[in-house]
Amino acid sequence: MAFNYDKYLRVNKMPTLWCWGCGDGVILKATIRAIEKMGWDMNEVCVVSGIGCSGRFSSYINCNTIHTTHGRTVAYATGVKLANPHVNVIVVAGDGDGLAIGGNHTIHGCRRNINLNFILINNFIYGLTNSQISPTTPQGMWCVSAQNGNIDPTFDACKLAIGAGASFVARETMLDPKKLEKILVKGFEHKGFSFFDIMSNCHINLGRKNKMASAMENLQWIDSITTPLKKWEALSEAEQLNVFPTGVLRQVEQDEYCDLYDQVIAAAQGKRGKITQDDFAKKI
Ligand SMILES: Cc1ncc(C[n+]2csc(CCOP(=O)(O)OP(=O)(O)O)c2C)c(N)n1
Repeated sequence: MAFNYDKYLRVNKMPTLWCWGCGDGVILKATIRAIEKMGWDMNEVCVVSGIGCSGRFSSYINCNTIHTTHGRTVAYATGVKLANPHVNVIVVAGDGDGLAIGGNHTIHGCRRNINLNFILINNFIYGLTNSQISPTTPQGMWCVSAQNGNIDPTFDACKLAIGAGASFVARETMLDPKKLEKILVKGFEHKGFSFFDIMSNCHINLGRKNKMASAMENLQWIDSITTPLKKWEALSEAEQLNVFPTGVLRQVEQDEYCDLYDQVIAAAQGKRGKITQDDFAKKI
């Protein structure tokens, strides 16, 4: 039977504002299909997005949505999740949103290991505002805010998430929507902070100034800078510098923040003693 997208979309908002060939639509589709696989009731799903092209995600998906301020998605989502731990919360942010202005919130979402699903739509640029450099823009690329070429070193979003303590970290591209859907399901199933670095194209505001003016050329470039983890591990250190591994890069069981917060509530209600260092295996 054909997949019923209408059930998951605000069809009255169509067509989207995204450019022709933009990966954001592919990621929206994969997310919807992953939600269906999870069997989640859309009344119990909340999508929190920031500002930017990626921010439009919350306009098109038909569930509880918050289209919030640039860089503050994780702060809002943390509030939603703490108040409604049974709700499945998906955060969607651009690389500018999630790693630059909101980098601080992203770090602490990972550190707390709160059960959120964080989708970073990494198109290597500030898309909506016409091509300012973001933390993932490759060195040497042309942008309106670096017209003689970007000299800022590129940020590896997954390394940041792993270092900050996210218990599920994965990278995929929008080149293979089926693979993307599968990895989203894996992360959605995981209890804890699930961080997805999803590489996507912005041929309009990144590509056309950097010799990949069509969506296909931009996608070919993404294909050339990514490889599955197993193949990446077999590369020399020098080769690894220029290629991002894809797949699940980290998955561990760790204390989840809402569960810990329940203990704070129980202590405040006198149902248990105060929380002490003895409650934790790791003391420092
Ligand atoms: C607090 C704040 N700062 C700046 C802006 C202007 N602004 C809107 S979208 C945007 C860039 C978005 O880039 P990114 O987060 O990478 O998302 P994309 O558009 O590429 O999906 C900026 C700087 C804003 N709306 N609010």
